[in-house]
Amino acid sequence: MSPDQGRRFWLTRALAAVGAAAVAGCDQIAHSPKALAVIGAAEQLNRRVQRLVTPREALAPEFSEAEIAPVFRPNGETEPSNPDYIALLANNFADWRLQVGGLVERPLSLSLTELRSAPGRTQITRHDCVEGWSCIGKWSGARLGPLLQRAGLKPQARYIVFHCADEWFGPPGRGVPYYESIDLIDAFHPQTILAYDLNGQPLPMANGAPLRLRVERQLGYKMAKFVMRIEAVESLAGIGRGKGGFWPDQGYEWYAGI
Ligand SMILES: Nc1nc2c(c(=O)[nH]1)N[C@H]1C(S)=C(S)[C@@H](COP(=O)(O)O)O[C@H]1N2
Ligand SMILES: [Mo]
Repeated sequence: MSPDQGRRFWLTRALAAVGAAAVAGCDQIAHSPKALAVIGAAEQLNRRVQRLVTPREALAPEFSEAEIAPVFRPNGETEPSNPDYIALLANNFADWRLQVGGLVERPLSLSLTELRSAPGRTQITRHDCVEGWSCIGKWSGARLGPLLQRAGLKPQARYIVFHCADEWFGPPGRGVPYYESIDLIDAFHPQTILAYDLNGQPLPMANGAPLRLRVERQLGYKMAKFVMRIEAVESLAGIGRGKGGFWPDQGYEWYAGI
């Protein structure tokens, strides 16, 4: 072996040894609870920092089947008392249609069967309620973006409003209707869907049957349940008290980013 070859030989051996040590190091970290805790904390901090700087288009985290909660906790209205809703429910929503209107070129009226054959998405996500609880569920639904493209948004359209079947603080017809709204960035986000299934089964009434919004980068109150009608608008001023949603009208943030 020439001196040059010798140096190369030892250099290769040395590099291999460093590599092995690094692998052993990883293994040790993986077996040390303390090291894992440090990494866990760093990851949590990372997520918090990331949240501040993540672009609006970024995807919300998705989870595994094993992480799905056995029961998805219902919250808010769970049983609308509106007679029209009760009649639709009695017929298993066979007569229900989602109306898509407002500032669109071609208003749509879609049955559940039509929505099920529209471009869709399934996602396992964590729902965070402003009241301090979270729940992981698997949602399947029609992607809102392609539906809006089908309807053809007029250039003035800036927000999408979701009108729901339930009313608060009073009997049907005399209460305050639940509604919500999002901007076009969220409307065309790939995880924004109109969900008809929860955990592979038709959406239970308590969770918003027959259709509820999933807008995964925001808090739970944005995820309108019992959606009857979608409206594209230029301004939120004329709807409810003008703040863009039932809870925003009561003082909550309109953009409830998480
Ligand atoms: N129409 C309607 N949508 C609604 C509500 C409601 O009361 N009515 N509650 C909101 C709140 S505060 C939360 S946390 C979620 C609860 O969804 P869940 O019942 O599937 O848990 O729905 C949101 N969407
Ligand atoms: Mo909530």
